[in-house]
Amino acid sequence: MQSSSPAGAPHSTVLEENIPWFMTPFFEKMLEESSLSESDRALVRAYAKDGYVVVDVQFDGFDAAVERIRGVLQEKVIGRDRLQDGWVESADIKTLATLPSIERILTIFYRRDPIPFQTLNFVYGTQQRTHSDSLHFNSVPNGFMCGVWVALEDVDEKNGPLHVYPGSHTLPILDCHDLGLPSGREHYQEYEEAIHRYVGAVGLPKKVLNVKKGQAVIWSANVLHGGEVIRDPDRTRLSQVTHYFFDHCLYYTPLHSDPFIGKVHLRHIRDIRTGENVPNIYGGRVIRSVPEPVPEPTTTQLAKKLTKRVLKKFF
Ligand SMILES: O=C(O)CCC(=O)C(=O)O
Ligand SMILES: [Fe+2]
Repeated sequence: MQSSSPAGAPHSTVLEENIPWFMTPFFEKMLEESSLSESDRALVRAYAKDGYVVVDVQFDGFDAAVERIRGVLQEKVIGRDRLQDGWVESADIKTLATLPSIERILTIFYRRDPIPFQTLNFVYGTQQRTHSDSLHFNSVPNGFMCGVWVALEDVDEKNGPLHVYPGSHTLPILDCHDLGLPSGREHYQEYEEAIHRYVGAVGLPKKVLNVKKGQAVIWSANVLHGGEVIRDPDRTRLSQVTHYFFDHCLYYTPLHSDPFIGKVHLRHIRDIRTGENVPNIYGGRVIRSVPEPVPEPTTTQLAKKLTKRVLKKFF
């Protein structure tokens, strides 16, 4: 049942505006009321169900742009490394990061202005273990983030394709503090191990995405994904991922944050479209910095002792 404010003001839309609509229980009703075409409805429905979609991004001059990007990577990337934020120097990388066709889709998916803020270019598959991007990039309100990964050559089971767990975007977001881990890169392996066991136990099937050159995978912030093993070490897997946030949020890095002791690693992002800084907005105000927390003596040992006593009593 809908409610209205005591003053008779319009119905509140706090849920609809602060949770990506495809993640809300109002989604189908909102979709009915929208003026979207049948094909756009089908696309956003697939995104709501699986947490990712595959779309075509070919445009005139795509092949030539790929060849120039290949040249840039040959010059800049050593071994199996990646090129971060190549858009600053390569007009082609910037073009791929700011495609109007992608901007249109992301505006439909999130009902906010999509802000491309980081590019990564890969020559080889990453073989990255299954993870959620929500640990690396999140927003407040949460979930206003996605990745757009473009295949710059055909990808199959030999050159380290992406994998996703369709539907895993609706699982709880697991940050370091949810797993009892301190924040910080040095605990990332423990996070990966926990996610590996978690997704195995949830029982969602893994899907390997053998996408063709010119196709893009759009994944939502919390969908579990990673890079498969490279079976043919001589094969490259030329690709570009652009990470997007959406406007009017606060942006931060959960992996380096511990919000319950006041440690928030804010991200000061730049909009690749304009090159301009994007403000962090929280509670309707611009947030420039978050004060450093004062360290307190740890009580972990005490808490563990108490837990042990309780467990002994009941199990
Ligand atoms: O390219 C890959 O194999 C994975 C990349 C990825 O997970 C990311 O950029 O968020
Ligand atoms: Fe990722």
